[in-house]
Amino acid sequence: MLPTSTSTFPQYAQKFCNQVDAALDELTSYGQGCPDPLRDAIRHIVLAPGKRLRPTLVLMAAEVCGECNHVSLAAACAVEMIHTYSLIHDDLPAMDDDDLRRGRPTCHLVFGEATAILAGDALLAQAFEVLAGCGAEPSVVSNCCLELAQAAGACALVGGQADDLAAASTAADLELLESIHARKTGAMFRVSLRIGALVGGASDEQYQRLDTYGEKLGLAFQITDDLLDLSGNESNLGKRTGKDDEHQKLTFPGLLGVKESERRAAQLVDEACQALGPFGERAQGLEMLARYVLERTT
Ligand code: GRG
Repeated sequence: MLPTSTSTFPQYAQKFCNQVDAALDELTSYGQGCPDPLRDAIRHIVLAPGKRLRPTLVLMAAEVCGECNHVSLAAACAVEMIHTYSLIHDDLPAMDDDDLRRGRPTCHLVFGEATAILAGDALLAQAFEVLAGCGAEPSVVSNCCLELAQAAGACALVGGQADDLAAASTAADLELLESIHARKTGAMFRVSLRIGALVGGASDEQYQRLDTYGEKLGLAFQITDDLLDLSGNESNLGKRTGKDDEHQKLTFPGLLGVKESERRAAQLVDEACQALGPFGERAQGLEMLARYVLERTT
């Protein structure tokens, strides 16, 4: 059942999160060959309470185009695995050096740096194993693997992270900031919609519209992330706040001020929702998810 109001949205979204949680639990049980500390390190962060936004986007995109089934669920888990690997590596001392993630002590603090690096490596590889075996037609599988590899690669997630680390303490530059976030955060949002569209059997126009929605939503999400780092609540967020200031990061509120950042995020969410026009009522879930991103406190 589609949500009819923002009050019924959490229940609707919970259905997707529960499916993803159960599938990730099974996928990270691992058989012989996986050492116990590695399995425990992976599960420590994968099964911690994340928002599951990206896999939910995969499932919702598949649903608005066709149906949400075991194929889209596998694709959703693949995206969440890449995202989780990036969080584990981002928390390492060589990167953001964090001690709290998803309400738990970070992976390297509990299991040591070497095991945390290996946990991320294993998730990165497993994402492609899961996607390659998702059961979609071979051409769809191959396109999905290509899209995910590009989104996770040197010109997107990893490149954005590299530039973000290099940009700390550099002069304010909106173009650079938007380019960093389009890659570091935006690419994974965008690919979630693209992969959901591909496994859902989208037409070219549906694919383009979902891609535009993902692009706008990804940037809006990053702006709200910057705002929450400034004034959010650590126990709600399950991660430290004030890190951007501490690391002298280039941020939207730092560059544009809080009010203008809020205005931009709201405008991007409106534009994301406009892109959904032709889907009509079927896209209500995606529209509410976009509104949630704007209002979120977690
Ligand atoms: C190490 C290759 C590599 C990349 C790291 C994930 C990332 C890139 C950096 C994390 C730091 C950060 C604040 C990024 C901005 C947005 C972001 C990805 C936030 C975390 O995503 P959420 O809030 O996390 O959706 P949950 O835990 O809910 O899944």
